[in-house]
Amino acid sequence: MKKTFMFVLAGMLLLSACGAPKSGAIEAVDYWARSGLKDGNSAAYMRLANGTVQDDELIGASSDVARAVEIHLSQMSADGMMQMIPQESVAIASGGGLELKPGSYHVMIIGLTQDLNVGDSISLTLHFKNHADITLTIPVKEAADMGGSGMDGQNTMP
Ligand SMILES: [Cu+2]
Repeated sequence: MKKTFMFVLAGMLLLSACGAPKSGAIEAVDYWARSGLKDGNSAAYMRLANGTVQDDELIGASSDVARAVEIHLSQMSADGMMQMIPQESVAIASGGGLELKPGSYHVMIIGLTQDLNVGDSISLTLHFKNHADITLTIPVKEAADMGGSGMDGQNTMP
């Protein structure tokens, strides 16, 4: 009797370990980067989901195709101009997410060391306060194809 109970208990523990609803990681999906020219800028967009039990923060990013990479927030200033404000960190609550998209948060890729053409892919590493770095291979796309904010069609303003 006691033996059976122990067996059932062990089985339940196994189940709960395997059936955990959370991934235990921060995951990125739907990532893409804007096309751009050497010495120009680009930007990367994605959705991040925090499947860990800990609140976290995106604190930066790096890439070998640019001289600098920053986290920016685009927003409308009081005089109606779109401006980009560098962010030291952006919170991603446990169980929550963060959307990086045109006209909002984005990974600003500054000073491209090569052309980024549609169909290329770049390596981008995300840095978090708590979670380990995440390195993504990000496809380059035409911003106009993605329903971006480009009202002027110049694609210069992430
Ligand atoms: Cu920017």
